[in-house]
Amino acid sequence: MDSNAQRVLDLPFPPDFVWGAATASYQIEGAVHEDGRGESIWDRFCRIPGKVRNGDNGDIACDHYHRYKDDVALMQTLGLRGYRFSIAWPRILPKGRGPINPKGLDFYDRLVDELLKKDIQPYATLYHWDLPQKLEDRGGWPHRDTVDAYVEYVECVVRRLGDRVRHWITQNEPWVASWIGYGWGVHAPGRTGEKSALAAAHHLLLAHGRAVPVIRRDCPEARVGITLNLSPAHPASASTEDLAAARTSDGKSNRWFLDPIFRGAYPADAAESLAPYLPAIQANDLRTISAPIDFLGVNYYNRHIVRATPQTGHPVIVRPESGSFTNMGWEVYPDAFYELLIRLQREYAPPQLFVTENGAAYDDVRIHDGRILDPERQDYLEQHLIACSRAIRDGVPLAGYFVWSLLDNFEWHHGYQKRFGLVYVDYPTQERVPKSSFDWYRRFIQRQVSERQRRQQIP
Ligand code: GCO
Repeated sequence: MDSNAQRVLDLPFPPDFVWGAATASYQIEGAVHEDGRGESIWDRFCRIPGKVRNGDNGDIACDHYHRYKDDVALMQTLGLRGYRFSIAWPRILPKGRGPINPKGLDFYDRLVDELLKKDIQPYATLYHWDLPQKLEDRGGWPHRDTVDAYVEYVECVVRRLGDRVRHWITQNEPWVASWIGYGWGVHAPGRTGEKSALAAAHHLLLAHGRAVPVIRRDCPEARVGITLNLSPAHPASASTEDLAAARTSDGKSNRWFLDPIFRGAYPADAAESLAPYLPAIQANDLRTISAPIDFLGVNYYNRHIVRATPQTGHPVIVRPESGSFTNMGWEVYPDAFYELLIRLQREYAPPQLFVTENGAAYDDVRIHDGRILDPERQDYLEQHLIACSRAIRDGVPLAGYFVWSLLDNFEWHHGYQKRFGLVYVDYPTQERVPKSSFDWYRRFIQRQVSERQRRQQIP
């Protein structure tokens, strides 16, 4: 067994640490025309020629809507203590607001009950990018009314599931949803421009802040948080320009979301440079956004190396000359994961942290006997678990780790080309095939559990 594997197996994680895996509704459910579900912006976006690789869409995906029991059985085999999934707004309120679709709520009822039956705690993400198209038609996230619609949606869901779901994640990656969806047009709904991106970002944050008291009101046991994608910005050189560019990049992506949530203000340096594009910010907005939360969800994949564009100094993310990279072209750099977790604790001090996504895409292929051997993914996960263990040792209140992802799934504009799963999905047949990393994670969790039991028996 190599040194990483041995080191990881003996890592001392807290006894109540939540070992999990994560997915998202549009990426796995399929059944997009079933049981009253309304159209989402991703259904519409996938039909714009050229937007999604190979013309792929989420119509079938992993058919999880029908196969959820088999998938929960896989989670039980893994020994998961938590499963992070997202709820599809268009299933609950097909028109975005107004009439509730009971069959939509029924599905999540069944899923939550199946999880609890197998002693797996549900971690529900309320928004993972599948906005009802009807709301986009009325302005989408750049329009402030969408915040009210979101609160209406949250009330419906929490009132139905709040007796069994304790952990609520209001938003997944508002930076991606706003900038990639409304700023660069690469994700749904495919709009562009700094103004629409910043208005969307503000309203996603405002929706988060409005949802926190609603969730607490309708689910007294609730633990509420938000998931941010965060990447440390490292300067490409020690030059003044690159240092400034890295700071700017950090301000526009990381601090743009962390500061409002934890400090009740946008970062002054970034707000100054973005001033011409800022939306109308009303008097109490930042106080609403900074409603105290119980945990921060962190999605970490890689760091960003930032260079200043000559003349303008505009930050550009560059690929390092050397290193190892996943199939997404993302550098494997676990030290930045440790650095991020320590920084979050020191600068923002969230009451608790969960790694709500960490994982890697690689070219997984079935070998002659049908197995899928993915040692690179195992090595990626081992290295990042070592970083988590170091952070916990150094005082970070990290309470859980969710691998992205349980299943290979629809990777947004990449379609089905990128495989992140611990489980291989043979899309034509929908066969699930656990990869070697699945067995590794199962054994790792088992070792952690038996170590916890051993420690509990020590007088
Ligand atoms: C994200 C999303 C996931 C992605 C995963 C791999 O972080 O972008 O939460 O939906 O599929 O991160 O890119």
